[in-house]
Amino acid sequence: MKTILMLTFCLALSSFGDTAPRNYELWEPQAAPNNGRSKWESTKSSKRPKSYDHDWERWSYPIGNGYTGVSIFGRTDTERIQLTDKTLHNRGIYGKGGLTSFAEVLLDFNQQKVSNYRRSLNLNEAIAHVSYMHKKVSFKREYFASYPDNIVVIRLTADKKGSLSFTVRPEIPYLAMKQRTGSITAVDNLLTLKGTMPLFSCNYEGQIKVLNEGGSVSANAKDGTIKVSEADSVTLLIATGTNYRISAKTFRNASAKKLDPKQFPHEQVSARIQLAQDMGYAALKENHFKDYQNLFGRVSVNLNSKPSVDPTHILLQKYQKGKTNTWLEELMFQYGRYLLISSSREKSLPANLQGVWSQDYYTPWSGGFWHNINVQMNYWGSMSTNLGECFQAYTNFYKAYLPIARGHAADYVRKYNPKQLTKGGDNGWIIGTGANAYYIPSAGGHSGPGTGGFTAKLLVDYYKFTQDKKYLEEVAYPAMLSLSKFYSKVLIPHGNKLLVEPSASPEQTSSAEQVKGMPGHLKGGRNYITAGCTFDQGFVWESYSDTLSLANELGNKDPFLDTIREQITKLDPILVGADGQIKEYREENHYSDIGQPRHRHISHLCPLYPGTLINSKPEWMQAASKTLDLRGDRTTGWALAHRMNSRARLGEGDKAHEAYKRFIRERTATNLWALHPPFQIDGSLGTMAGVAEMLLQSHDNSIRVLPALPKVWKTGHFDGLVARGNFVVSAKWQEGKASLISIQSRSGGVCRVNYPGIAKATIADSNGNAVEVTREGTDQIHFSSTLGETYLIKQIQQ
Ligand code: FUC
Repeated sequence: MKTILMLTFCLALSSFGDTAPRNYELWEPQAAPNNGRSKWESTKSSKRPKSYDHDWERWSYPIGNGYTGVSIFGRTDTERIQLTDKTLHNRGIYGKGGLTSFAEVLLDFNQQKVSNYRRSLNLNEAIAHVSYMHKKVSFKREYFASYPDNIVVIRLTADKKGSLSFTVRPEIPYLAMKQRTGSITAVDNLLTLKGTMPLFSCNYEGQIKVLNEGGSVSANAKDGTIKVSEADSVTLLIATGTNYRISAKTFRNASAKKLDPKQFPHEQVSARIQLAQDMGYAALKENHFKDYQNLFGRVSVNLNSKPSVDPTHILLQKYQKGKTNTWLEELMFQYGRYLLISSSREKSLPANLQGVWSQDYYTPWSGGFWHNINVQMNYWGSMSTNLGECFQAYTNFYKAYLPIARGHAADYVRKYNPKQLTKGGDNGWIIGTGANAYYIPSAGGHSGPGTGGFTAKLLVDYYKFTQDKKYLEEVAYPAMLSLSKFYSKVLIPHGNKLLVEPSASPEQTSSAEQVKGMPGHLKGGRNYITAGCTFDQGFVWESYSDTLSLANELGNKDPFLDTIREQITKLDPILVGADGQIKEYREENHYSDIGQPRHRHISHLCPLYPGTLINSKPEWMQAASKTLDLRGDRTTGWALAHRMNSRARLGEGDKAHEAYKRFIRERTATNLWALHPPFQIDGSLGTMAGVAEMLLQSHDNSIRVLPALPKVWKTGHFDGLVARGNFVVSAKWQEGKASLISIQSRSGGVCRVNYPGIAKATIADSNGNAVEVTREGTDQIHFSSTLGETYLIKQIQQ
């Protein structure tokens, strides 16, 4: 099996260089420590909720299939396997719902003195492994979470028959907190955990099937455990489910009416377990591998690194002590892709703030979908790293919440600009910051309504990358037209300008002293609320501009487009201040006249990344660079990721790398999870996007190859990254110079490529025939591509 799997991986790597596949894994010579949820009730802050668990956060290994997240400790005394189901929420930290741990599955082995211990998380296969010797017997475990079969599989083997004896002892966590009911039953070889979260009428069920080969199993009905005695090997099948339905009703209804209390997940959970049992371990593994590899195997990034033999925490420690290492940088890029595939699939909810992993009672910031940067950042790299399918989870979420977002838009217009309200008609849609699986907020408060444009950028980009016309017609364009309608109704005339009002630069805080005499006011004594923050103006501009460009593609002539054409000229979104900075607020003169100078959010640079407006003028790009210098890199996990992507957009490869370096040094746990802190997935996924953005860009109608290559990535190659227009790009470079670029056209159309000196290069199709190109100066060419054809660009002279 292994040989076949590795061969498939090898073949999946395309043209350049690597003949042998690179094996990316995290590994440790020790199990994860487990001191338990040691700090219950220690703090009430949303950053460190009540059940903070250092060992879980820093040492456990995550696997997941989008629906269910599993954290593995790999222990030999008592193994701890913690399960999360994205749909299981309690009241949460803000009382509006929040992710909470689903279950703990403990395996009592009582094997204290072991040797040759190794645990690993293999990213090529998405399988976690544990192996060790105990009393001269070699034990092995494999863990994976299959998306196609929606099942978690754990396989335990030993090299001597009859050596596996342990007790499977599940726990329903946080029962004592009285927000859930629950009981465990053990019958034959099946453990069932079930109960209700009364707040949302959420019924949940988890099943664990214990399949032994050799030996025996016996259920202890009284304490809800199953004992395995002297088995040769054991397969554990685990499935979780709830009666959650993603729908407007779930978001809209009062708490107890969100879900149907009469619906139980019992049948679907049982069916999944039965199917998995019928399939058997080998078929499950193959299904999982094929599904995973189809996504993961599409991209390789080789930074000319030497694979490390160090355990991951040592590898990280060395990097943290000052020795950068491109192997770790590559590994973390692929880990980002792994984490996205594991936490966001077509039919699952999107990746939340922690992806799909939470051992918490109250997950930090409710484990929600935070729309003032975090959830968008989760998907920034989904398209460029060839994982467009993972974004579909967000599209489905968007479709489900759209009716609520429409309601919010109407209420917003009614509240802030009632004259513009179209009664009973279309007022567009808007979403605010703190959404979760049960709740969709309106915009406002510490983040202005730019949150809508921030979100919509993802929908536009999905189309631009995939060129999926159906998506354009049915999702992206209607979304943009409607969002623009909303914006058109909330812009307030200020002289000859149109400004968003009220407007707030997300979460920036000011002192009363700072804003004395300013036109805005402080809300809650902290957030400065005013008119026309760059964040809001910028996203109105981006949304208008995207709407016009999509309308153009469709040849759509909606009369409302004229309103957009007229209003876009009055937005005046980018202003440069006295210190040469991009202003965050219109009324600021010098940098940080208003707001904290080192604030983590750089919302006024959103029109640089993920937006495009700042990119259009060199003087604005210079001002953006200055702003980043002033803001500095002393910041949190995801905030470094935003800086990294912004530097990449500016073509500042070394500075982008500085941000990445700092992220790895200061905001990365030993299991390579991103730390804000606490653990949030956004930093991992945001820096993954950052690596791709340094190697390939396509935001300005041109494929820019190696646009922000840092000096330390002197030589290397990448295969399979994606550019807008649906081009799959590979490139090879030496001493900082591209020697070979390959472009596969997946949708046909004009292909424009930008690289220093490219005009003199030779370009051939897959048959070696020269391709006719149009040269635009020395550094840019374009040609008409044929769907399915691959083009090779060689002899690039700089
Ligand atoms: C935003 C950030 C916080 C945190 C939270 C989940 O509100 O400002 O730092 O990441 O999201």
